[in-house]
Amino acid sequence: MNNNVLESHLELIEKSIMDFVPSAGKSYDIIEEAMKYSLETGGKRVRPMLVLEFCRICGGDIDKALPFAAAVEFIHTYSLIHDDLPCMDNDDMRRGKPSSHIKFGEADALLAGDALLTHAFSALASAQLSAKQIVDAVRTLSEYAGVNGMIGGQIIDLEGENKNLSIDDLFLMDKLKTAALITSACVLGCIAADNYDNIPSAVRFAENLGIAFQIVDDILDYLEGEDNSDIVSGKSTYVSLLGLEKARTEAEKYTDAALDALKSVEGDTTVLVDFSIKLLKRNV
Ligand code: GRG
Repeated sequence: MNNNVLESHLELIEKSIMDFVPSAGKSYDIIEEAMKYSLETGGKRVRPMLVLEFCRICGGDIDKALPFAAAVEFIHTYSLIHDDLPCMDNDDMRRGKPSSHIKFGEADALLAGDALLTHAFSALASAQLSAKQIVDAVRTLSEYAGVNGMIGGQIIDLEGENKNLSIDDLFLMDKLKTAALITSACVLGCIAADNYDNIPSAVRFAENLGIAFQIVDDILDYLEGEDNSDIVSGKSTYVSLLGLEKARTEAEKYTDAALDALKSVEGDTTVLVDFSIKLLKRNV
């Protein structure tokens, strides 16, 4: 039954996400193509799933949360396009396909990322919700994706190349770079359902889930082998600092803390418990 809920969220997301991509004028429709290329290529849709699931738990109408789900996936996708650029992580491949800048060139990849970032807020504004909910959603997404959120984390990441970060620096980096956007997704789900009481527990859940998610990402990158930009650029990760086994234990510890936070969320959180465990055990 829990799997059915997750499958139905995924189906809704896949069916609706492209509807939020604006049609570009004929002479510059390459940007529309580039936005769709990166949105299409096989992401797990973790963040939009969290939006819909929190909305469901909080008793909201999932259809009304779809613009929020699309918005957070747009921000995630822009961050991946920009992260792959030569001036950032310089990755030629993403999800087994050429990165945006390899396929479309650097300038168009940069602009496709910019367009996704910009239109994320237009997607939020299109939701059939109250003005207060939309303003709160705009503030939430811009703060978690902004300088004291994902962008701040990316700066620590870039500055940490070829330096040994401490475990505290690494925690702060991952809290901002990865957990912040995941947190925005959970908060957006609560806002879509007009359930503000669940937000503090949703934040505690998401901050822990986000760290666990990043540790697993570090482990999977490490297991993928040497041909990996984090290893090539000498970045500190949970695996390089703690070793594989201790990193696994840390991922479990943060997942447990996330599950503990769920106990204070009002509503049926069993789907989210299963989803969190799936993310811990994932292999992509
Ligand atoms: C360049 C502004 C800017 C920000 C970049 C989020 C980020 C900051 C960079 C992306 C690279 C990265 C390793 C981020 C950490 C978050 C993370 C684990 C991303 C991968 O997320 P998944 O696994 O990706 O959800 P899919 O492919 O499933 O969508």
